[in-house]
Amino acid sequence: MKTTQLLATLVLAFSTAAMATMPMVDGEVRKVDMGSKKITLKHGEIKNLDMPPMTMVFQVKDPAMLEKVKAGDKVQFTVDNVNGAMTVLTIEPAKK
Ligand SMILES: [Cu+2]
Repeated sequence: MKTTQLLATLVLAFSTAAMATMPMVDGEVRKVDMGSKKITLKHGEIKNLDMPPMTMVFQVKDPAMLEKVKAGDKVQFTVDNVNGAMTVLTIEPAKK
């Protein structure tokens, strides 16, 4: 049915847009673990996950991201729940 197809297309378009506009989160790197491909971040509020500030371990979308940062770095990152795992999607040095 055409209406259903249109709705499905709209939902897809909106969720793609939501991903692209994932809010930037302020953080500070506490530990980079290349071996297990994880990063420990002290982070500010994560609005898209409804999470208050805390220090916690995240997975990363791409292990190469871990080569760009080190413990002590102030960063801005985006994160989402990917199949139940809090996963950092992007990370970059905080703008001064
Ligand atoms: Cu957290």
